[in-house]
Amino acid sequence: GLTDQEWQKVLDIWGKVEPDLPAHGQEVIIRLFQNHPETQDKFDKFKNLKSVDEMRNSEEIKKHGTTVLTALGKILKQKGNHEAELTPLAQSHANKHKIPVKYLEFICEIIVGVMAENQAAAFGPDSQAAMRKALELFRNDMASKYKELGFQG
Ligand code: HNN
Repeated sequence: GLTDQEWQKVLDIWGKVEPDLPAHGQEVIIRLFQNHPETQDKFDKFKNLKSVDEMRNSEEIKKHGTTVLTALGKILKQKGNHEAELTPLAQSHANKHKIPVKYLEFICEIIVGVMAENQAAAFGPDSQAAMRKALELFRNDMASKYKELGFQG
């Protein structure tokens, strides 16, 4: 788990991201699709978007990015006691969307990268390390739930 100090760092930096959640979310989804095109295939609603320009102009992408980061923010704020938030998410992402753990790793890495660019001053090495730990905890707990559900994510 994380120490109180580490959670403090995670929630401090998240507080800086939150006022600008749609912009961060949009960038995260676009980079995910660019760097790992197989992730885009999981979305029927985004199959028509071919170029980065089309993605930038898509309100749907911005909306989905906001949805993803809002869900992640709720989880982070539980400081590890995220069972109630994680269970329905693991169920839908395992059974319905079939999202491998690998894709969760992809997006977590991209989230850290986008935060490092947009929040350079506030997101120092200690904060980055704390955020990575929090995201790793999220992924590990998702992976455990996947296993319980019999999904070989
Ligand atoms: O659980 C649900 O299905 C509700 C919608 C939702 C939420 C709250 C989704 C979601 C959908 C359904 C979209 C819709 O119906 O508009 C789909 C197809 N996700 C996906 C697919 C892939 C995906 Mn995710 N999600 N999500 C959330 C919330 C959070 C969330 N999702 C994630 C990843 C990495 C991928 C693979 C490309 C993802 C993450 C990391 C998070 C943050 C906790």
